[in-house]
Amino acid sequence: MANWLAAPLWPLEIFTATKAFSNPLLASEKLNRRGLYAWRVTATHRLADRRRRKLRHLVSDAEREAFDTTGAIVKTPLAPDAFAALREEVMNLSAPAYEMREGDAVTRRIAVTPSLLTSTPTLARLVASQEYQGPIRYAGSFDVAPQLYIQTIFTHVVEPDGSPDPQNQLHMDTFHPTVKSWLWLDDVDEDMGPFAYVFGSHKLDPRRLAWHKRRSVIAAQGGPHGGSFRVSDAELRRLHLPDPHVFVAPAGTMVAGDTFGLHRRTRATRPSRRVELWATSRPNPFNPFIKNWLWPLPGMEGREAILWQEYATFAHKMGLRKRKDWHYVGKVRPKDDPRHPSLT
Ligand SMILES: O=C(O)CCC(=O)C(=O)O
Ligand SMILES: [Fe+2]
Repeated sequence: MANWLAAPLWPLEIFTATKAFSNPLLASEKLNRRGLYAWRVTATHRLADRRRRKLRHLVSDAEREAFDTTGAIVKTPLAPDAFAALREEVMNLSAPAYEMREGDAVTRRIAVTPSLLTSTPTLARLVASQEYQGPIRYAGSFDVAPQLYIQTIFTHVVEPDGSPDPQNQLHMDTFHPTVKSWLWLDDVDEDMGPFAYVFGSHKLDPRRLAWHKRRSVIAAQGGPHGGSFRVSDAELRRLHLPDPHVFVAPAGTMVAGDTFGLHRRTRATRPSRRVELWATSRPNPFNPFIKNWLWPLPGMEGREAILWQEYATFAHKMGLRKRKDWHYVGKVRPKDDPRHPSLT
Protein backbone atom coordinates (compact mmCIF):
# COMPACT_ATOMS: atom_id res chain seq x y z
CA MET A 1 0.00 0.00 0.00
CA ALA A 2 1.24 3.42 -0.89
CA ASN A 3 1.86 5.79 1.96
CA TRP A 4 0.48 9.06 0.56
CA LEU A 5 2.12 11.17 3.25
CA ALA A 6 5.43 10.24 1.69
CA ALA A 7 4.29 11.22 -1.81
CA PRO A 8 6.45 14.36 -2.09
CA LEU A 9 9.51 12.19 -1.49
CA TRP A 10 8.80 9.63 -4.21
CA PRO A 11 10.64 11.44 -7.01
CA LEU A 12 13.62 12.05 -4.73
CA GLU A 13 13.87 8.37 -3.96
CA ILE A 14 14.69 7.66 -7.58
CA PHE A 15 18.12 9.13 -6.82
CA THR A 16 18.88 6.94 -3.82
CA ALA A 17 19.84 3.32 -3.19
CA THR A 18 16.18 2.37 -2.72
CA LYS A 19 15.59 -0.82 -4.66
CA ALA A 20 12.29 -1.96 -3.20
CA PHE A 21 9.26 -1.63 -5.40
CA SER A 22 7.35 0.02 -2.54
CA ASN A 23 7.71 3.47 -4.10
CA PRO A 24 4.84 3.88 -6.62
CA LEU A 25 7.13 5.53 -9.17
CA LEU A 26 9.71 2.75 -8.98
CA ALA A 27 6.87 0.23 -9.06
CA SER A 28 5.17 1.75 -12.08
CA GLU A 29 4.91 -0.67 -14.97
CA LYS A 30 4.52 2.19 -17.40
CA LEU A 31 7.60 4.03 -16.19
CA ASN A 32 9.67 0.86 -16.13
CA ARG A 33 8.61 0.01 -19.66
CA ARG A 34 9.84 3.46 -20.57
CA GLY A 35 13.11 2.63 -18.88
CA LEU A 36 13.07 4.23 -15.41
CA TYR A 37 14.63 1.26 -13.67
CA ALA A 38 17.04 0.62 -16.54
CA TRP A 39 18.07 4.27 -16.38
CA ARG A 40 18.92 3.96 -12.68
CA VAL A 41 21.02 0.88 -13.48
CA THR A 42 22.92 2.62 -16.30
CA ALA A 43 23.41 5.94 -14.51
CA THR A 44 24.79 4.36 -11.34
CA HIS A 45 27.17 2.18 -13.35
CA ARG A 46 28.52 5.16 -15.26
CA LEU A 47 29.02 7.07 -12.02
CA ALA A 48 30.76 4.11 -10.37
CA ASP A 49 33.12 3.73 -13.35
CA ARG A 50 34.02 7.40 -13.07
CA ARG A 51 34.63 7.21 -9.34
CA ARG A 52 36.73 4.05 -9.72
CA ARG A 53 39.01 5.81 -12.18
CA LYS A 54 39.86 8.21 -9.35
CA LEU A 55 40.62 5.34 -6.97
CA ARG A 56 43.08 3.40 -9.11
CA HIS A 57 45.95 4.24 -6.77
CA LEU A 58 44.32 2.27 -3.95
CA VAL A 59 45.06 -1.12 -5.55
CA SER A 60 47.89 -2.78 -7.48
CA ASP A 61 47.71 -3.08 -11.27
CA ALA A 62 47.11 -6.82 -10.91
CA GLU A 63 44.26 -6.24 -8.46
CA ARG A 64 42.68 -3.64 -10.68
CA GLU A 65 42.84 -5.89 -13.73
CA ALA A 66 41.41 -8.80 -11.74
CA PHE A 67 38.55 -6.63 -10.59
CA ASP A 68 37.83 -5.20 -14.00
CA THR A 69 37.60 -8.64 -15.62
CA THR A 70 36.03 -10.73 -12.84
CA GLY A 71 34.29 -8.30 -10.45
CA ALA A 72 36.32 -9.50 -7.48
CA ILE A 73 39.74 -9.07 -5.91
CA VAL A 74 41.11 -12.15 -4.16
CA LYS A 75 44.17 -11.86 -1.94
CA THR A 76 45.93 -12.89 1.26
CA PRO A 77 46.58 -9.59 3.02
CA LEU A 78 48.46 -11.02 6.04
CA ALA A 79 51.62 -13.10 6.36
CA PRO A 80 51.09 -16.44 8.21
CA ASP A 81 52.36 -15.17 11.60
CA ALA A 82 50.22 -12.06 11.56
CA PHE A 83 47.21 -14.05 10.41
CA ALA A 84 47.67 -16.55 13.27
CA ALA A 85 47.75 -13.64 15.74
CA LEU A 86 44.63 -12.11 14.18
CA ARG A 87 42.75 -15.40 14.33
CA GLU A 88 43.68 -15.86 17.99
CA GLU A 89 42.41 -12.35 18.82
CA VAL A 90 39.15 -12.69 16.97
CA MET A 91 38.16 -16.22 17.93
CA ASN A 92 38.68 -15.45 21.62
CA LEU A 93 36.95 -12.12 21.87
CA SER A 94 33.59 -11.95 23.56
CA ALA A 95 31.52 -8.99 22.38
CA PRO A 96 27.93 -7.80 21.87
CA ALA A 97 26.39 -9.74 19.03
CA TYR A 98 23.26 -9.64 16.90
CA GLU A 99 21.68 -12.55 15.09
CA MET A 100 19.30 -12.87 12.20
CA ARG A 101 17.70 -16.06 10.97
CA GLU A 102 16.94 -16.80 7.32
CA GLY A 103 15.53 -20.27 6.67
CA ASP A 104 17.83 -22.79 8.29
CA ALA A 105 20.79 -20.40 8.54
CA VAL A 106 21.69 -17.90 11.25
CA THR A 107 23.91 -14.89 10.60
CA ARG A 108 25.70 -13.48 13.65
CA ARG A 109 27.37 -10.09 13.53
CA ILE A 110 29.70 -8.51 16.04
CA ALA A 111 30.37 -4.90 15.08
CA VAL A 112 34.05 -3.97 14.82
CA THR A 113 33.96 -0.77 16.87
CA PRO A 114 36.83 1.49 17.99
CA SER A 115 36.57 0.03 21.51
CA LEU A 116 36.71 -3.55 20.23
CA LEU A 117 39.84 -2.66 18.25
CA THR A 118 41.67 -1.56 21.42
CA SER A 119 41.81 -5.23 22.49
CA THR A 120 42.65 -6.63 19.04
CA PRO A 121 45.84 -4.90 17.87
CA THR A 122 46.49 -7.15 14.85
CA LEU A 123 42.94 -6.68 13.62
CA ALA A 124 43.28 -2.92 14.20
CA ARG A 125 46.45 -2.82 12.07
CA LEU A 126 44.85 -4.87 9.31
CA VAL A 127 41.69 -2.80 9.02
CA ALA A 128 43.72 0.41 8.95
CA SER A 129 45.98 -0.85 6.16
CA GLN A 130 45.73 0.00 2.49
CA GLU A 131 46.24 -3.70 1.73
CA TYR A 132 42.82 -4.30 3.29
CA GLN A 133 40.99 -1.05 2.60
CA GLY A 134 42.17 -0.53 -0.99
CA PRO A 135 40.34 -3.45 -2.65
CA ILE A 136 37.13 -2.73 -0.73
CA ARG A 137 37.13 0.96 -1.64
CA TYR A 138 38.07 0.35 -5.26
CA ALA A 139 35.45 -2.38 -5.72
CA GLY A 140 32.86 -0.26 -3.91
CA SER A 141 33.90 2.87 -5.90
CA PHE A 142 33.96 5.15 -2.83
CA ASP A 143 36.86 6.34 -0.69
CA VAL A 144 34.76 5.73 2.39
CA ALA A 145 35.41 3.50 5.41
CA PRO A 146 33.28 0.34 5.13
CA GLN A 147 31.22 -1.02 7.99
CA LEU A 148 33.09 -3.93 9.56
CA TYR A 149 31.81 -6.95 11.41
CA ILE A 150 33.00 -10.29 12.69
CA GLN A 151 30.38 -12.42 11.01
CA THR A 152 29.52 -16.08 11.59
CA ILE A 153 27.28 -18.05 9.23
CA PHE A 154 25.68 -21.02 10.97
CA THR A 155 24.11 -23.51 8.58
CA HIS A 156 21.57 -26.28 9.26
CA VAL A 157 20.53 -24.75 12.57
CA VAL A 158 17.31 -26.72 12.47
CA GLU A 159 17.16 -30.45 11.75
CA PRO A 160 15.87 -31.97 9.64
CA ASP A 161 16.01 -29.29 6.97
CA GLY A 162 13.47 -26.57 7.68
CA SER A 163 12.70 -23.81 5.21
CA PRO A 164 15.61 -23.20 2.87
CA ASP A 165 18.22 -20.47 3.21
CA PRO A 166 17.37 -17.78 0.60
CA GLN A 167 21.06 -16.91 0.26
CA ASN A 168 21.54 -20.27 -1.47
CA GLN A 169 19.85 -18.84 -4.58
CA LEU A 170 21.92 -17.02 -7.13
CA HIS A 171 21.14 -13.29 -6.88
CA MET A 172 22.43 -9.75 -7.16
CA ASP A 173 22.19 -7.57 -4.05
CA THR A 174 20.89 -4.45 -5.75
CA PHE A 175 20.66 -2.47 -8.99
CA HIS A 176 23.89 -0.49 -8.59
CA PRO A 177 27.58 -1.35 -8.10
CA THR A 178 28.33 -2.05 -4.45
CA VAL A 179 30.85 -4.00 -2.40
CA LYS A 180 31.01 -6.75 0.17
CA SER A 181 34.16 -8.34 1.46
CA TRP A 182 34.96 -11.58 3.25
CA LEU A 183 38.19 -12.61 4.99
CA TRP A 184 37.82 -16.18 6.20
CA LEU A 185 39.32 -17.13 9.55
CA ASP A 186 39.18 -20.90 8.97
CA ASP A 187 39.71 -22.99 5.87
CA VAL A 188 36.46 -23.00 3.90
CA ASP A 189 35.72 -26.37 2.36
CA GLU A 190 33.12 -27.58 -0.11
CA ASP A 191 30.56 -28.86 2.45
CA MET A 192 30.38 -25.81 4.69
CA GLY A 193 28.55 -23.46 2.38
CA PRO A 194 31.28 -21.52 0.58
CA PHE A 195 30.61 -18.15 -1.05
CA ALA A 196 30.28 -18.39 -4.84
CA TYR A 197 30.54 -15.59 -7.42
CA VAL A 198 29.90 -15.46 -11.17
CA PHE A 199 33.03 -13.95 -12.65
CA GLY A 200 32.27 -11.14 -15.09
CA SER A 201 28.70 -10.66 -13.87
CA HIS A 202 29.53 -7.20 -12.46
CA LYS A 203 29.60 -5.86 -16.03
CA LEU A 204 26.60 -4.09 -17.41
CA ASP A 205 26.48 -5.24 -21.03
CA PRO A 206 23.46 -4.65 -23.33
CA ARG A 207 22.19 -8.16 -22.66
CA ARG A 208 22.22 -7.65 -18.91
CA LEU A 209 20.59 -4.24 -19.23
CA ALA A 210 17.78 -5.65 -21.39
CA TRP A 211 17.32 -8.42 -18.83
CA HIS A 212 17.06 -5.76 -16.09
CA LYS A 213 14.45 -3.89 -17.97
CA ARG A 214 12.34 -7.02 -18.41
CA ARG A 215 12.73 -7.94 -14.74
CA SER A 216 11.73 -4.44 -13.63
CA VAL A 217 8.55 -4.65 -15.69
CA ILE A 218 7.74 -8.10 -14.29
CA ALA A 219 8.39 -6.83 -10.74
CA ALA A 220 6.07 -3.88 -11.41
CA GLN A 221 3.38 -6.30 -12.61
CA GLY A 222 3.47 -7.90 -9.18
CA GLY A 223 6.16 -10.49 -9.85
CA PRO A 224 9.03 -11.14 -7.43
CA HIS A 225 9.68 -7.89 -5.57
CA GLY A 226 12.55 -6.35 -3.70
CA GLY A 227 15.06 -5.73 -6.46
CA SER A 228 17.59 -8.33 -5.28
CA PHE A 229 16.70 -10.23 -8.42
CA ARG A 230 17.09 -14.00 -8.25
CA VAL A 231 18.64 -15.71 -11.25
CA SER A 232 18.02 -19.27 -12.42
CA ASP A 233 20.67 -21.44 -14.07
CA ALA A 234 18.80 -21.10 -17.40
CA GLU A 235 18.95 -17.30 -17.13
CA LEU A 236 22.67 -17.51 -16.42
CA ARG A 237 23.10 -19.30 -19.75
CA ARG A 238 20.99 -16.72 -21.54
CA LEU A 239 23.13 -13.96 -20.07
CA HIS A 240 26.17 -15.82 -21.48
CA LEU A 241 27.77 -16.03 -18.05
CA PRO A 242 29.90 -18.86 -16.62
CA ASP A 243 29.03 -21.05 -13.65
CA PRO A 244 29.74 -19.46 -10.26
CA HIS A 245 33.27 -19.74 -8.97
CA VAL A 246 33.12 -21.46 -5.56
CA PHE A 247 35.47 -19.98 -2.97
CA VAL A 248 36.88 -23.11 -1.36
CA ALA A 249 39.77 -21.26 0.20
CA PRO A 250 42.45 -21.52 2.86
CA ALA A 251 42.10 -19.48 6.07
CA GLY A 252 43.36 -15.94 5.56
CA THR A 253 41.91 -15.53 2.04
CA MET A 254 40.13 -12.25 1.41
CA VAL A 255 37.62 -11.50 -1.35
CA ALA A 256 36.24 -8.05 -2.15
CA GLY A 257 33.50 -8.29 -4.76
CA ASP A 258 30.93 -6.10 -6.48
CA THR A 259 27.66 -7.71 -5.39
CA PHE A 260 25.78 -6.18 -8.30
CA GLY A 261 27.51 -9.27 -9.69
CA LEU A 262 25.70 -12.57 -9.26
CA HIS A 263 26.54 -14.66 -6.22
CA ARG A 264 25.20 -17.06 -3.63
CA ARG A 265 26.04 -19.04 -0.54
CA THR A 266 26.56 -22.58 -1.77
CA ARG A 267 24.24 -24.98 0.03
CA ALA A 268 26.12 -26.54 2.96
CA THR A 269 25.94 -30.31 3.17
CA ARG A 270 26.60 -30.44 6.91
CA PRO A 271 26.04 -28.13 9.90
CA SER A 272 28.85 -25.58 9.79
CA ARG A 273 30.14 -22.29 11.26
CA ARG A 274 31.91 -20.00 8.80
CA VAL A 275 33.68 -17.15 10.63
CA GLU A 276 34.83 -14.12 8.63
CA LEU A 277 35.83 -10.49 8.87
CA TRP A 278 33.03 -9.04 6.78
CA ALA A 279 32.65 -5.58 5.26
CA THR A 280 29.94 -3.67 3.47
CA SER A 281 29.74 -0.11 2.16
CA ARG A 282 26.71 1.55 0.56
CA PRO A 283 26.85 5.30 0.09
CA ASN A 284 24.25 6.83 -2.22
CA PRO A 285 25.10 5.38 -5.68
CA PHE A 286 24.08 8.66 -7.37
CA ASN A 287 26.74 10.60 -5.46
CA PRO A 288 29.25 11.69 -8.14
CA PHE A 289 32.05 12.22 -5.59
CA ILE A 290 34.35 9.59 -4.12
CA LYS A 291 33.81 10.99 -0.62
CA ASN A 292 30.59 10.99 1.30
CA TRP A 293 30.39 14.34 3.01
CA LEU A 294 27.01 13.77 4.62
CA TRP A 295 27.79 10.51 6.35
CA PRO A 296 28.97 9.44 8.84
CA LEU A 297 28.19 12.48 10.92
CA PRO A 298 31.09 13.85 12.97
CA GLY A 299 31.93 11.51 15.86
CA MET A 300 30.15 8.59 14.24
CA GLU A 301 33.03 7.25 12.20
CA GLY A 302 33.60 3.60 13.03
CA ARG A 303 30.32 3.35 14.92
CA GLU A 304 27.88 3.04 12.02
CA ALA A 305 27.96 -0.76 12.25
CA ILE A 306 26.75 -0.77 15.85
CA LEU A 307 24.22 2.01 15.27
CA TRP A 308 22.80 0.13 12.32
CA GLN A 309 22.38 -3.01 14.43
CA GLU A 310 20.72 -1.11 17.26
CA TYR A 311 18.36 0.46 14.76
CA ALA A 312 17.55 -2.88 13.10
CA THR A 313 16.76 -4.49 16.46
CA PHE A 314 14.64 -1.53 17.55
CA ALA A 315 12.81 -1.46 14.22
CA HIS A 316 12.05 -5.14 14.48
CA LYS A 317 10.65 -4.71 18.01
CA MET A 318 8.46 -1.86 16.80
CA GLY A 319 7.27 -3.92 13.85
CA LEU A 320 8.80 -1.45 11.37
CA ARG A 321 10.99 -3.90 9.55
CA LYS A 322 9.68 -7.40 9.09
CA ARG A 323 12.09 -8.94 6.68
CA LYS A 324 15.40 -8.88 8.51
CA ASP A 325 14.72 -9.87 12.01
CA TRP A 326 17.86 -8.94 13.96
CA HIS A 327 18.01 -9.75 17.66
CA TYR A 328 20.52 -8.71 20.26
CA VAL A 329 21.88 -11.92 21.80
CA GLY A 330 24.33 -10.60 24.39
CA LYS A 331 28.10 -11.03 24.53
CA VAL A 332 29.41 -14.10 22.76
CA ARG A 333 32.48 -15.40 21.01
CA PRO A 334 32.23 -15.84 17.22
CA LYS A 335 31.93 -19.63 17.36
CA ASP A 336 29.64 -19.99 20.37
CA ASP A 337 26.32 -21.71 19.68
CA PRO A 338 23.71 -19.50 18.00
CA ARG A 339 21.19 -17.89 20.37
CA HIS A 340 18.53 -16.59 18.04
CA PRO A 341 15.19 -16.66 19.93
CA SER A 342 13.52 -18.72 17.21
CA LEU A 343 15.84 -21.62 18.06
CA THR A 344 14.69 -22.14 21.65
O1 LIG B 1 27.29 -15.88 2.81
C1 LIG B 1 27.50 -15.94 1.59
O2 LIG B 1 28.30 -16.77 1.12
C2 LIG B 1 26.82 -14.98 0.63
C3 LIG B 1 25.70 -14.25 1.26
C4 LIG B 1 25.19 -13.11 0.42
O3 LIG B 1 24.58 -13.28 -0.60
C5 LIG B 1 25.47 -11.73 0.82
O4 LIG B 1 26.09 -11.51 1.87
O5 LIG B 1 25.08 -10.82 0.07
FE1 LIG C 1 23.98 -11.32 -1.55
